[in-house]
Amino acid sequence: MWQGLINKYRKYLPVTDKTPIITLCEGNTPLIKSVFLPQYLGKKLNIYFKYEGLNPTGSFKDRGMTMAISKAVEKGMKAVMCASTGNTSASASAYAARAGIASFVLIPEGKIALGKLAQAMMHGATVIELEGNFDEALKMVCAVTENYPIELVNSINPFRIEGQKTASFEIVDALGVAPDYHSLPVGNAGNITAYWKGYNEYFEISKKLPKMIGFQAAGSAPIYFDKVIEKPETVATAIRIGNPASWKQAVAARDESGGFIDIVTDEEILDAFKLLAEKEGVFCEPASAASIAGIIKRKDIFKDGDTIVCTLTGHGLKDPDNAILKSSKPIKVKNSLSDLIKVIGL
Ligand code: AN7
Repeated sequence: MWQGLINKYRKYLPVTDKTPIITLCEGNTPLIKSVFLPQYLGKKLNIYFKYEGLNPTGSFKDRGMTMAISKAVEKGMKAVMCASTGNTSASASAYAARAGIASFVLIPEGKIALGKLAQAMMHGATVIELEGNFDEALKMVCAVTENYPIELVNSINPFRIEGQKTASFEIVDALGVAPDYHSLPVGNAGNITAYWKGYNEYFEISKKLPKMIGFQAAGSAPIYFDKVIEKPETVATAIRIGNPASWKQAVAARDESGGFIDIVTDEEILDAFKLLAEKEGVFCEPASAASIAGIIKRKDIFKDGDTIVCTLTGHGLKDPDNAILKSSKPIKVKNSLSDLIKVIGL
């Protein structure tokens, strides 16, 4: 029986017999082979989606949170806090609920997707909307947690990275080897850091390292432009971040792996978001689709036979507003069989 990623990868994680394991059975997410993209890109590629939207709260954050909350409880902490563009808050509040401790989440006013807000509220977090963006919220959370007995559970908490690195282990376990390329969206840059750490720690098994290729939204691309973005903007609110906490580590992952960090426009992100749902049957949130928009944009670098894994970081149901905006409206029909047949086009 699957009992969560700490149980599975215990020997690679900083836990002991004394660590209380707070788990919702996260991890063990599917690696789904793409049927449409190779043909669309006109190359014989093996493209896989690491569908992290199937974690318990619908995003990859659960991997880091099972570790961060377990370690917070081990330390005797009674409350946790995070700044969040949405998914971290959803995950922190769920794992805090599971552990029976309090959670405080600081979100940028008006800029988080509806599903994520609903989650934090449902799990009983104290949800606080800051008149400011994510970067400003993270600064505030650091100031609070440095001075009060509340554990910080953003990805600057090293246990978050430890948990998240297990996604690389699962990919190597599934493929038997590391892929040639690993593509993922970059926001606060914790995940690219974690994947790179995971691939390196699993080198004894994989005997190979992928090139890490990260994609930022064009309006929120501090690493790409090599400067802090004071007012980041993008439709992909999850990655609306102008001053990533793990900036240096992301640059190291990029350079050590021989990869790159590029930008994709909001239009490219939304097109990939829709394409994935319509042509692959996989519904992810807009930020996640940056990893797909990116490989479409950079298709010329890939050669026949290459294996590319794209992390789909969050579930599409997180952001119903953008899904509805990007789709045609339901067709209204009278309660009449002949009208219905006409609408179907028969
Ligand atoms: C779906 O929840 O930063 O580069 O506060 O939710 O590790 O930050 C979310 C980030 C990609 C970027 N995809 O990952 C938060 C938060 C989704 C995300 C990212 C996020 P990092």
